[in-house]
Amino acid sequence: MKMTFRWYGEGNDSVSLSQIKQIPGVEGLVWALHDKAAGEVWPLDEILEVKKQADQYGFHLDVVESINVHEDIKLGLSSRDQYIENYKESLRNVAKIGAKVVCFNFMPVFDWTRTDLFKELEDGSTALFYEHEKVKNMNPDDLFKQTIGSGYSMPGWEPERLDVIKDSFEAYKSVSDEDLWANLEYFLGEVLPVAEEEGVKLAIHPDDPPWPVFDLPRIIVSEKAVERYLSISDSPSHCITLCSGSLGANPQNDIPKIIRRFSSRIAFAHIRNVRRYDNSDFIETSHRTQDGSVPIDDVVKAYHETGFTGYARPDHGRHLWNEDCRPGYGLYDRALGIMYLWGLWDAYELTKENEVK
Ligand code: DNO
Ligand code: MN
Repeated sequence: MKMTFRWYGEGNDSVSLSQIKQIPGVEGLVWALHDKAAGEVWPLDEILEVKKQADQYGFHLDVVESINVHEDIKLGLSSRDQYIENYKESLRNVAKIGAKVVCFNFMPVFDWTRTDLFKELEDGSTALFYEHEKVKNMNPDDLFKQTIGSGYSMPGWEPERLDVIKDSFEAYKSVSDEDLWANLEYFLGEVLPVAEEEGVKLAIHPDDPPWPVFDLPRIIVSEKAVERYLSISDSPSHCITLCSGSLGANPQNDIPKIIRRFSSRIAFAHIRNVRRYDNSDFIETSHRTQDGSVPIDDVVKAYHETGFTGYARPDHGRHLWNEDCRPGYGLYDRALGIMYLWGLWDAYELTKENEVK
């Protein structure tokens, strides 16, 4: 397991590289050109700029998260071909600095959806919260106004995208789950050969939450969906990002089982916990098994058992000790999470060594 930490870039992240450097066992930054809209080519000179910063601290940039997929590709419009060409160019450019894994998602319109970015937990910390009834009864505009009130918006909900969002909603009315699968396959048919040529693994991130929101189709939601996805191609570049928190919001998804089954195709592990409620609400908690509904101890055991050598990151964390940070992306809880993951990993390692003796 190669530990990484997501970093939003100089001037765009409350966490500094010198802070990340002090978290034990972090070797690389999970990075992106965050000012690029989906469909834009990532220019090499801007990529090299990130590399220069990472080099100063000895971090690798093996994992990119995410090169976002343009809405026209997901919708299957004829304009998609140009955006796919641009995607290929970005893949080639990130490969030039040695990128090994490119994470992406195929969620229509939005990335992860929550109703409260700073919901208080019983210990006084705050965390990302999803209230099912609210999403069912609210239109996205109102949810947007509510979350932006905190000064932050969710990824994909940036104020300048709001008009585009309205148009996309209309466009998705005629797109079924099967259409979305077909559009995903078309995209993969084009980009996988380039990824393979460049030695890059394309690792799709599951949908979060793993069910339809605002009547938009969502397809990467379960073990069955992962199975279907992986059967699309045998290419060594055809992989997944296994996000324990995203899939774990649905109690039907047995995360350790999914890991044991697909470990060799998991290029990137997002590890975090969520506490589920019976009404489909969930809140993000500390990584510790006892604090949430996902058995993170068994998740790490599954990775350890299957000899996982891919990249991992702690994904989201709570906001602790009055930290002012991007929702889900503070320093403290993600650092604590990493130490929990290493603690488990090292203990399983020791057990294995003792068994061999
Ligand atoms: C949620 C996070 C997401 C993820 C993107 C990948 O679990 O990991 O923000 O980065 O969905 O494209
Ligand atoms: Mn994730």
